[in-house]
Amino acid sequence: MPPSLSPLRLLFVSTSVGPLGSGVGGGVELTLQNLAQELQQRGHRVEVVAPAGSRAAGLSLVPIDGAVQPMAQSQQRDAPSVLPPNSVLAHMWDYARTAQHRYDLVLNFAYDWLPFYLSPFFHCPVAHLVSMGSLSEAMDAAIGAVVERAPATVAMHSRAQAATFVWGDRPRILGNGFDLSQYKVCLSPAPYLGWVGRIAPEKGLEDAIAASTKAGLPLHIWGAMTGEDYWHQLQQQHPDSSYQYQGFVPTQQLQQALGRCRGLLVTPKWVEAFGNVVIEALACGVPVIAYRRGGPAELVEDGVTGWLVEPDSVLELERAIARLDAIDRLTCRQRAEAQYSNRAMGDRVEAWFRDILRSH
Ligand code: HBI
Repeated sequence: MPPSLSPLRLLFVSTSVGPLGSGVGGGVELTLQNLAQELQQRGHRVEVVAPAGSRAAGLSLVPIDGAVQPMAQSQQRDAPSVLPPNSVLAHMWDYARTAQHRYDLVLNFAYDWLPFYLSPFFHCPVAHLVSMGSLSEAMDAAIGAVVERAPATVAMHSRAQAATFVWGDRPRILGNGFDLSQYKVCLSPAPYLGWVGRIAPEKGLEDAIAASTKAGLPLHIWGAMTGEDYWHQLQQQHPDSSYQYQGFVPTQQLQQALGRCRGLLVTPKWVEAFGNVVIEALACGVPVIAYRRGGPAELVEDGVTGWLVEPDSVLELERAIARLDAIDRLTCRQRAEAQYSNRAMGDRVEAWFRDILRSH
């Protein structure tokens, strides 16, 4: 446990793509909520500035009106940074400017140009938790300028995510934190495999279907259906396979069904910044078979909490499925608790804040 940090007054400025609780903000919504609650429990005061309509249990919210930002991952690499008229992002940061004298530190969760550009204009230290890998020249430049001027203030979730930027060895790597009390360990699995994620090409569901078919095990699939035509393509390619789409379900329901899987297959075609589903599976005692690519490759301990396999190799996935019984399910839960509980993340974030305040 690091030496205690005197209670801080913290302002969290949320992602700009949608209200907290809407799901549009993806993993950042969960990260912000868990971190705010954990730091409050440690005696810090946290206020959250977020788009109007946000819901955040137990947090003091400042709702801000305005138009949301277009999703950064749908832009081209050479896309200019844009601000829509009546931008909620601009209004959130104008609030932060006027209120900054009441805080010891401002923490930015948005993957947008403005908060990075504004950092040196604030007298209160501004820290950034970057949620994705490199997506555009404009964002690389905006983040890079802050890494250059105030390197202690930029943090990311995994080394693989940081490595997508040219200055990838500079940011602090924080992992992530989860409320593990919401996940129950299941030690007697059912005879099926699991796959969790948006149904979209970059998630590589076709490989998981091919491998589970060869292994002779049904595949249960959970996640948001964001690619109808991709799904129909899969059904045409694998008419005779046994896989079932189980829908996009809330955490409580997901962890109940996921926990019964023999193992989780993680088959990303792109560099996942972290891989929340890996931790959710381990928290339920489910071993994880993942491509040696991106964030998930840092989360699975080969031979201990699952198997890491050659990326895009269906044959390797199949071989790993045959070795799932060699993994101890209780160890999977214990490793998740050791590194990815809200408490473990809270320790890492407090140490980060202490370094920022010391160097500010
Ligand atoms: N796009 N422009 C923009 N700004 C964000 O804050 C943002 C985003 N896309 C996705 C996103 N945040 C979150 O879903 C992350 O969890 C990935």
